[in-house]
Order: sequence, then C-alpha cells, then structure tokens
Amino acid sequence: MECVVLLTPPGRAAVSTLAARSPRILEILSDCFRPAADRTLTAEDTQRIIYGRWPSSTGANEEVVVSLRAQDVVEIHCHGGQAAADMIAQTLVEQGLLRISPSEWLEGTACDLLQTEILTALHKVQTERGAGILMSQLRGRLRQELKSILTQLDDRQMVRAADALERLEASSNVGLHLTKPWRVVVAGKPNVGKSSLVNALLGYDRAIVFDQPGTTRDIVSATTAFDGWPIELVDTAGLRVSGDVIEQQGVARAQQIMDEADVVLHVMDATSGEEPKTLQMASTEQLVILNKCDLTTPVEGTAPPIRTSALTGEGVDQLVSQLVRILVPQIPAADQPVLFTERQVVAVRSALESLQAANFERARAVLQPL
Ligand SMILES: Nc1nc2c(ncn2[C@@H]2O[C@H](COP(=O)(O)OP(=O)(O)OP(=O)(O)O)[C@@H](O)[C@H]2O)c(=O)[nH]1
Ligand SMILES: [Mg+2]
Repeated sequence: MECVVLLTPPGRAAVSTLAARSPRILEILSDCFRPAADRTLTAEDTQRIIYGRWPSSTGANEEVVVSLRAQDVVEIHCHGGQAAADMIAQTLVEQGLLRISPSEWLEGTACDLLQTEILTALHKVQTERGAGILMSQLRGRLRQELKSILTQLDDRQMVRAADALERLEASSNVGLHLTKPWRVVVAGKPNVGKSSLVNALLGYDRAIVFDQPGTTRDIVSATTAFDGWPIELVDTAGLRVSGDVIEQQGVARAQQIMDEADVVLHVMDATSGEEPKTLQMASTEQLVILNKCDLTTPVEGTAPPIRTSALTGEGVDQLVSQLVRILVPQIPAADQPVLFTERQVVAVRSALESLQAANFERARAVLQPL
C-alpha cells in the first residue's frame, strides 16, 4: 500500500517524523522535495541523510531532513507540532498516498504482533519511567521470558512455569497503566478543600477554588506524574444533598466516577470535628485526608489519617508517597519482563489456568502466538 504516516505522537516537540512508502518514492520526492545541494535524489542515496526544503502551496518552505530508508521508504523529519507535519502529509496525499495511523503502519511492516504492541505502546507512553520499562521489552525481555516459560512447559516444570506466569500477570498491574494513567478521584463534602488539594498536587491552579460550598460543579481532571508514574487526578463536586439541579448532576457524576477510580481520596475538613472515616463505597481503595490542618493541631494519640494543608503544602508530599505505595506496591525491577496490553494478560491468565489443570499443551498453545 502506498501510504504516509506521522510517526511521532501528538504533543509539543522540536521535531516531527513522517514516513512514506511507495514504489514511486523517488519520483514523488523529485516533485515535492528540494535538496539544499540542488540535485535529484537517486537510489544511491538510500541510508543517506539529506537536508533541504519542502515547499507548500501556501508558500511555506519547511526545512526538512530526508532519509531514504529503503528503495520504497522515506523518512521525513520536520519542525515539531502539527502544522508542518500535516502540510507534508497533505502534499503526499495529493501524490496519491493514503494517510494511515502509526499502528496501521506498524502492522504493514515486518514487525510481529508483540513488537507492534511495544512500538504502539511507546507511542502512547506518558512518562520516561514508563518508556524505560517498554524499552526493556523492546530489547527482548518479555520475549525471552515467554520463550523460557515455553521451554519449562516442554520440560513439564509445572511449578516454575506457574510461578513465572504469575509474576508476569502481576506485572500487568503496572504495565497496563504505562499507557493509561491510574485514576485518582478526589471526593468529599463541599468546601473541604478538594480543588485546592488537586491544585497543590498538580503544582499549578487547574481547578477553581472559592470559599463558598458548591464551587466545583463538574468533573475537572488533569494528568500528572508522581514518581514517574502517570496519574489522572480528578476533582469532583462536593458530596451533599442539594436543591440545585446542576449541583445534583455534579454530585451524581462524582459518585459515578468514584466507582471507576483506582483510588479515592476522601478529603475531610480538619476543623469540622468530624471523625475521619472512609466513604461508603463498594471496593475502591480509599485514603482519608484531613485537610486544612494549618488551622488545627492534631489530637494526641489518635490514629493518624493523612493531614494536609492545601494552603501551605504541608503533608502533600506524604500524601503523594502513600498514594504511590498503594498504586505501585511493587516497583518492577530494571529489565523485568512486563505485560502491558489486555491481549497479553488474557493469554497469560488463560495459560495459567490451563497449567493449573495440568494441561501443558493448551498452556503452550495459548502462549506460543504471543
Ligand atoms: N486554611 C486553609 N484553607 C483552605 C485549605 N484548603 C482549602 N482552603 C480554603 O477552603 C475554601 C474551599 O476550598 P475549595 O478547594 O474550593 O474546596 P472544595 O472542596 O473544592 O469545594 P467545592 O468545590 O465547593 O466542593 C477556599 O476558601 C480555600 O482557600 C487549607 O488547607 N487550609
Ligand atoms: Mg471544588
């Protein structure tokens, strides 16, 4: 298929990279690309890096670096951001190429499914720490582990294979969140300082803070990273019975989103005199936080929930550490094999079940295509 793809993920960056595949690529480049040395590219230029300009119909003359990766594949590096990359992609579409997504591009290359999944995940990964874990899988860590489990299955080493599969399954607790942040929902009564705490955790003012209860009406969320782990922080409307229809809807949505949270932070006002307690919810992990602790002194001898002051920042670091301990109880070791897609988890679980039923062949059959 003759196609063009933007390989770099959306977002701010100094450089964007496109790739295009076509048997007519040299012909197309002679139309669209002006090498600085003012010459025509030939097949001899494969694997060379060539600087030049990419004119557009609007008169923009984008500076680009072009590299012929193969006889029919070119990589084009231009300025970061969407506009330059879109302009170049558009000129290639006008030359008859089809614009496709990065995962469609990967499917069309020689990559196997696991390799494609790793590269797709690297495209979406949110933090450097997550990228490090995925790079380790790209270097073959997960594949090696799967091979070694297959050998153990061949040798009928049931316990060792089951242990390894269980470790792999456990690794997905972190792996699945490398491309999808953990969701932490901040909930509690009106005016206790939920929005202030969200802002303190983010380090900038995302949510509106006001001294009247009922300020936050809708879900406000922002993505951040704690200790290199991606976290979506969600601020909610204060939980109370209200006559105001808009506020009621906000409270209903808060309750719904709390059920889907990885952790709920139940924020209480330290000055209210209320006993610290968890919210009544099905099974979501909760941390109880006494906020506005700058206005009170802790009662001696009482079990300490987390005490914070969104105003002074006191206790916010402890809250972050505790949150990270709950979300990532076991930090993957460097070079540990990690599962990071639902497909991998389903396969490993199914292999484990087969193994527990002493069905080595089925376990093997499920793992083999991974
Ligand atoms: N002294 C003190 N005041 C705080 C603290 N946290 C929040 N406040 C104040 O409490 C008031 C309410 O804060 P918000 O962050 O808007 O509270 P909220 O829980 O989001 O309120 P709703 O959105 O109405 O449910 C504001 O006047 C804040 O400045 C704190 O730790 N210490
Ligand atoms: Mg609020």
